[in-house]
Order: sequence, then structure tokens, then C-alpha cells
Amino acid sequence: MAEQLSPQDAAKQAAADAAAAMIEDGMLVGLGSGTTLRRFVRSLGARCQAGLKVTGVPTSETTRALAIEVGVPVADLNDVGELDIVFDGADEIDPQGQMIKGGGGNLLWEKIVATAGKRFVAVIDGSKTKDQLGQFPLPVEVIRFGWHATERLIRELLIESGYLEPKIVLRGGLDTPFVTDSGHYILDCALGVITHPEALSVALNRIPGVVENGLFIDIARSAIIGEPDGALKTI
Ligand code: ABF
Repeated sequence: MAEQLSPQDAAKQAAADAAAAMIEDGMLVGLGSGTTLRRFVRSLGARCQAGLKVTGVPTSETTRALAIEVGVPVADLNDVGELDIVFDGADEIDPQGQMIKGGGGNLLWEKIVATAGKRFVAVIDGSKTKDQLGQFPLPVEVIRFGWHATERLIRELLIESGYLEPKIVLRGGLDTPFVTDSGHYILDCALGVITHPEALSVALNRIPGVVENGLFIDIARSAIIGEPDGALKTI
């Protein structure tokens, strides 16, 4: 019996299947993270089982393991040239295609892969589309050394930028902090509405100790947006 999907999962599946149908023989494809992308990788795997010849370049160990499991040939980013296309999820996307990513803790590798391709396509369900970014806490990846000092500088920057009471939380908490694949911490910054995402992203990355942030600016060329009834929208 077919899996009974929740409305959001049905929307994710619709977007995932539409994305997988875009791929052509011989493509080098960046494979992102998150639950929608897992559906995409499974759908791509089915096409590979049916004879499609592609090479997937994963953004995380979990994506790599799933791709291998479902029969998508994989390669390391360092072993290939420019990717033909990159598919990844998002936590939020605005009408200009600016995104917040990193809810899954993988923003650094995701941004490296996202910018290693000719084209990035967000694969999302409709709940991710927002008029303005910021309802989702902005992840900022920091090195562990001196992270309290880095946090203070981030807080100062946010206050100077007009976010008067920024709530900054160490992901996982002080006792069991989340550690990224690169051994870094993530500070989640609850800002509400981010009025100038481009400028904020640049300013954050100037702070010593900040490795990268979850604002993906001028990266998405388009988005495939699934709806619960299987309908698709694009931006
Ligand atoms: C990944 O997809 C992350 O950047 C993001 O946190 C996650 C969200 O996707 P989903 O809602 O599909 O799990 O790319």
C-alpha cells in the first residue's frame, strides 16, 4: 500500500519528484540535505535504477549514505569540476530567492556545494516561502575557540543593525552543544524580520570567529515549490 503522506510530506514529495525529473544523463548534481532532499535522492535513485547516468556530489555524510543506498553514484567535490546543477532544501525563501538555510546544521558544506555549481534550485514545500526572512532563527556557524567573544561581537552587530533584543542561542545548549561536521558550533539568532539580509550576511562574516552564516544570498536561481495536492509553483 502506498505510504500515506501528511500534507507537508506530500508537498515535499511533489517538489522532490519534479526536481528529479529535471536531471539529464551525464550531469554532475549537487545533493543537499534535509527531509525534502532525502525524498529527492530516493526519486533520483529510482531514475538511476532505470538507467539514468549521473554523478551525485553530496553535502553531508547522511546524504552520501542515502545516495549510495538508493543507487546514485557519488563523488567527492574535490574530485570533480564545476557542478551542472545543485538541488537543496531551505528553511525560508523570499520572493527574490534569498534564503535562510542551516536548520539541519550543515550550512557550511551546503553553501560550498551550492556555489560550486552553475545553477542552484531550491526544492521546498510551500511553508518555506515568506515575504521577508527572519521568522526562522538565523544559524551562524562559529569556531569553538573563543565563541563567547564571537557571540558578544555578533550581539553588538545585531544591536547596531537595529535588532534591539537579539536572542542568540547555542544550538544544543551549553551541556551538549551541537557540533557541525567541521567541528564548529552554531549560534541560532532569533531576529523576527531581517530587513537587509544581504548587508547582514556580509557584516556577520567579517566577525573573527564566524565561519559562515545561514543567509544564502543571490544563490538560488529558482525554486520548485510543492503543494499538498501535488501542484507545483516555481520562483
Ligand atoms: C537543508 O534543508 C537545510 O539547509 C535546511 O535546514 C533543511 C530544511 O529542509 P526540510 O524542511 O526539507 O527538512 O538544506
